[in-house]
Formats: sequence, C-alpha cells, structure tokens
Amino acid sequence: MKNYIIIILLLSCFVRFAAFGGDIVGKIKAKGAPNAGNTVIYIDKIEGKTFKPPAKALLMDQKDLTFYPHVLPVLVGTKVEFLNSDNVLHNVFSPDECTGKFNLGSWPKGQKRNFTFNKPCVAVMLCNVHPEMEAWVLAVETPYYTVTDKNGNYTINDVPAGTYTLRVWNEKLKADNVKVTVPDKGNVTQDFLIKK
Ligand SMILES: [Cu+2]
Repeated sequence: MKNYIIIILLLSCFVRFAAFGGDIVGKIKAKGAPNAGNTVIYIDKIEGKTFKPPAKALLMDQKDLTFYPHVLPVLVGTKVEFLNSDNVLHNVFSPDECTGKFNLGSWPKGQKRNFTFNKPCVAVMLCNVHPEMEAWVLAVETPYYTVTDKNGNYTINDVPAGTYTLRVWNEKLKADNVKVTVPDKGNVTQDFLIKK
C-alpha cells in the first residue's frame, strides 16, 4: 500500500513538471486598420496531441441586430449556442465548406439553436434577414488561443513548455506565423504587425 502512495506522489510530481510552462503575451499593431482588436492569436496544432472540447457550450448572442462576440475562437468539437435576444427573427447561416454550410433557420427571442464545430475552420456567420450582420467563428485544434483587446494586447495563459507555431487571424489583415518557445518557467513575449 505504501509503495502505491509513493508511486502516485512521484507521478503527480512528474505531471506537474510536464505541465510547467507560462503565458504567451504580446501586442498586435495594425497597419491599415484603426486598431488591432478582434484579432485571434493561437497555436493551431500540437503534433500527437488532441484536446477534449469543453462540456459547456459557448454563446453567440444576437442583440440589436449584431452578433456578440464579433469574433469567437473555439476548440474543435465545441458547441456554440446562438441566442436570439431581439424582438425580430434572425436566420443564422454559414456559407463555408468547413461548417457544412449550415442554416439554423429562425427562432424567437430568448431561445437558442446550436451548432458544433467539429472541424478546424474559419467560418463567417451571416444572417439571411439582415445582410449587415456578420461574425466569425474560428475552430482551432488546441485550447491555446485568445482574442486581442481593443488596444491589440493579448495573453494566452498556461501554455506548457515547448516550441510552437503561433498564428494570427484577423478578418482583414495578416501576419506571418512565428515560432515561439515557452520556457519551463516564465512567459514569452511575441508582438506582431498585421497588415494587408
Ligand atoms: Cu438578423
């Protein structure tokens, strides 16, 4: 019995060491746009690793004829619930292949319909009723993603130590991928310039 306890203690130490790492932090500057908000920064793939999607669905609201949030990154396999908070009917659909070109139809205020993003995907969300409505869902293959604040600052928390390809997505602007190395302990800073 004692041996088991020692083994479990040793294993838990190992797991802790293996999980060590830090945050990836930085600032995105935009050339050709008023700001670098709503930019997604993510590690798109880690060879040999898959991640379990969250049990809880994420929410995209439709309020005042606008989707909230405008940009929603999710882990592949995540269910997104589309809430209608307006008195009018909307009709959410996506024209993108990676979503199977879904069309959720229309539903009344206070109700939700959902879609599960089972493939890596950059998908635009549109409304058949209101052509000005537009939002984006990015389904990525790791849980290491974030969206910039309106000043372009970002933090991806608790990334295990290792070297990764960091990608940037913005609906209008681009940046090259960058390799980053998260040390065993501490943060790594990576800034980007996004442009046309
Ligand atoms: Cu609408």
